[in-house]
Amino acid sequence: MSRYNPQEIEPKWQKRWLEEKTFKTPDRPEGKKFYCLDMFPYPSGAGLHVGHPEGYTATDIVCRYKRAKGFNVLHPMGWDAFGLPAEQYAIKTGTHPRITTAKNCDTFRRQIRRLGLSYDWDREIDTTDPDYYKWTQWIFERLYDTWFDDKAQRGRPMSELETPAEVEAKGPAAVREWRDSKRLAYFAEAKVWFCDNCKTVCANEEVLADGSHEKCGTKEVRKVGLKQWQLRIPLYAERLLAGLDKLDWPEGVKEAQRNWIGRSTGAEIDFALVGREEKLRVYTTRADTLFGATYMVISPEHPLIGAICSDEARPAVEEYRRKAALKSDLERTDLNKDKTGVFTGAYAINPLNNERVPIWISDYVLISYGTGAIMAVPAHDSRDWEFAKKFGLPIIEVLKGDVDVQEQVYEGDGPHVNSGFLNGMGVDEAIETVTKWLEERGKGHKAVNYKLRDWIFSRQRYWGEPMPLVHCPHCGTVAVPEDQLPLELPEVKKYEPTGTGESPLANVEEWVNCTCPVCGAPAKRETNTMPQWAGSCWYYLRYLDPHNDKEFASRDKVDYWMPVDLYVGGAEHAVLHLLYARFWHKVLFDLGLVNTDEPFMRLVNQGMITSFAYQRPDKSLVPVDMVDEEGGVFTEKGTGVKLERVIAKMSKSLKNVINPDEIIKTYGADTLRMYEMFMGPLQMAKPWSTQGLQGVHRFLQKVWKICTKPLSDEPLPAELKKLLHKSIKKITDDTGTLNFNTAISQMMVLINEAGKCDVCYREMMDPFTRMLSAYAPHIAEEMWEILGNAPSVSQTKWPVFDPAFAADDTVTIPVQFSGKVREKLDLPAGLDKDALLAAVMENENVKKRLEGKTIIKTIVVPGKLVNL
Ligand code: ANZ
Ligand code: ZN
Repeated sequence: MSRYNPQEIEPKWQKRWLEEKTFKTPDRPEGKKFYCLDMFPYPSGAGLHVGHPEGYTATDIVCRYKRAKGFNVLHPMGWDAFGLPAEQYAIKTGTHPRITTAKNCDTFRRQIRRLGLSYDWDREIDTTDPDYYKWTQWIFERLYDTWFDDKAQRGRPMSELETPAEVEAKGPAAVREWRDSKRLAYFAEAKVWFCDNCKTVCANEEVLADGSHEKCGTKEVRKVGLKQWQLRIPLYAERLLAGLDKLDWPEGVKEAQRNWIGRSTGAEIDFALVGREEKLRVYTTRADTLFGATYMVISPEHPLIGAICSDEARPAVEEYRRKAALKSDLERTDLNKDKTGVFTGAYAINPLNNERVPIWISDYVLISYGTGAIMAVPAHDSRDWEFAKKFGLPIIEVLKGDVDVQEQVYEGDGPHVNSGFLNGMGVDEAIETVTKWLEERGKGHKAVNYKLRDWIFSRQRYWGEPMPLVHCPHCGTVAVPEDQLPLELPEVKKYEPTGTGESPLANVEEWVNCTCPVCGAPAKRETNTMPQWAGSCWYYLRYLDPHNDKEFASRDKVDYWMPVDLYVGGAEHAVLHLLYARFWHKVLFDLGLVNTDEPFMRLVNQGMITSFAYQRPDKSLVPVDMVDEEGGVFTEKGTGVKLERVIAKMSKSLKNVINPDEIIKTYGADTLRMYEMFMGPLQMAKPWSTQGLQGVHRFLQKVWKICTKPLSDEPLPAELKKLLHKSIKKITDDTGTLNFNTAISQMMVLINEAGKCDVCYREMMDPFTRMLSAYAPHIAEEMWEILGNAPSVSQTKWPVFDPAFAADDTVTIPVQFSGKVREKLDLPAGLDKDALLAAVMENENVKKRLEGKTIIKTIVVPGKLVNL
């Protein structure tokens, strides 16, 4: 009998699959389809980590299962390969990022192939390939050529936008400016962080609260006004919100997107200014508190400041504005921070009672939100309350609560007081009433605001898609014509940004100087590049038709394959990638280029694979190689300090990183795949355990051992037959619902029983091998041959169970929640306490009811009931 030797059989089958293109997706398929997408990786120099195989194996199992169920399956892989590390490496060493990237892609491809994943490698894509980014540029040009029709709530081509006659009358420059102001992509000054040390613009998130740049640690960051390409994603806010409702996504991800979009409903109210014509417009969600507005605050960047500020106040106001400009929004809105501000010397008039209210400036009001000005109601808003206390401004109670508002802010509901015609009303009614009152007098109206900001889309970097635009002195900004795409990255001598806020491309004169595609005059190319998000906004469409050089994908392929049926990836992409991709997709939909309004119907986040770490009493962590274990007690080498074992993220410094290559070398890819699926539910975080891994490896050895026993065509013994059909039922159900860990448990139960026989029953091994092949494909292929079949097992049908044998003697178990019966479950009879509880907890309805709750106590009466 031969030994189970994954090192021999795995490369053999991988080679064969590749050569025979076993997993090639038909190009013009018919019938049922299943599009299963992995979040494609950034091919970092470090290679694959154990988190990658987790999601990839999960999708691979589903794909193999769906194929066996008769679906046409699209299961592609590619590289999200633009990005900073390759560029920084280029700056340091002079190696072209293309070379570094190609090398890293090779490593990733080799590692991923070694996992035996059933990708159609003819569809591999690379976002840095000019044949790919040609279409990224082309889609960007579509955004540039689209405006948003607010009434129709959809994007439309610029050719369908009529310029108003009064703009037309002002001449071509005015027309161009007006039309540019409508485009989804526009070029305008934005306040951005610039690091003098790194010589580049950095993202808001990269600037830490203490004013230092996260990447280099210096404090040489400042806010500058620089012209940047921006995308008007907020115009799609309503659609992006509404679309979430119909998606089968984790609730947490949907909620994160809703919060990021941050829809707020309230009113804009106009305050007259004492001695001036202009009005001061504020945004409030609490128009009902208008009688309690005792002062106003405008943002330090507010355009009216210069005009309204009194001469006495001017020096202090100017000084305050200078200081505020240096702070980040995060720092400015930090609730724990001491409030600062300056009186402008100006007054506004409360439209309800005609009282004069002083106007202050303070940095807790942001210019980028609402109207950049607020009415302050210190009695009922904590920020305003603190400010009023600090500067001795009056606090007027307008809502009756249970506190003295001079001592403490009251932010709850209650009957209005001191509020004229609003007295006695609650918040909602008062908002309705006062907004109507203001509307009737032309002093205010309902308004909606979003936290979502225009997306700053340009970077001053080399290793990104060049933006396909030309700046002409006569024609303004002009898109590079489609037949000149891709606009390829030129070779540069230096990869460093120029230091003036321009990308390294600005130094390549032969490239920058060009002719205007419209009028032929000398013109200059746009030198900014796109951010790393761009390529991943549409890659799922390119997989459908990766070699098409006429279109980003042919429409009939889009119609057949889209939308993506299952998308699996890490939770870290909850907001940005998924929101950006949805936005681009909606624009393409509006332009009639794709068939669905949403790209990804079902999303699953795989849980993080964590590791054990060891903690000293002072909570500091000790690297794994500095830990001694004896009988479950952990101590630190050298010092003998007692350590507690805790769960932590894998990290280099803790030396607890698991390298998939090493695992494969020792145990094989099938063991790695199965172990990662067996660790626990896909969506949950779970710690790596080498013992668990070895257990799974032993299971595969056992399977192998049975398969190499004498083959028998005798009918299965009755008991085993019953167990087989029950197992097929459970494994089928669990695989279809992504409950891989419980499917594997069932395989283990079956194999344990089968291992007791002296022979290998074909009647059992045949269907078992087909199912196993989704999970551990290499060993399954080999077993399939041993059973005397022609390859490949991956191209056979999924087994079906015979209900006559699968039927269990079942009992109906009532499940109580806090003593009330909420569910009745049909479960196998004879389950013991633990098994019964486990079966109940596995039920989808029970899971739903328990979402977000903690079980304090369980009562389990076998065969009778379960109380949670
Ligand atoms: C008066 C008031 C009374 C407010 C009250 C709140 C409570 P959301 O829900 O986030 O939209 N606000 C408006 N514009 C602002 C800006 N640019 N910077 C900082 N704060 C701003 O919050 C809207 C509320 O935040 C508005 O309603 C306004 O304060 C403040 F008892 O107006 B409110
Ligand atoms: Zn021109």
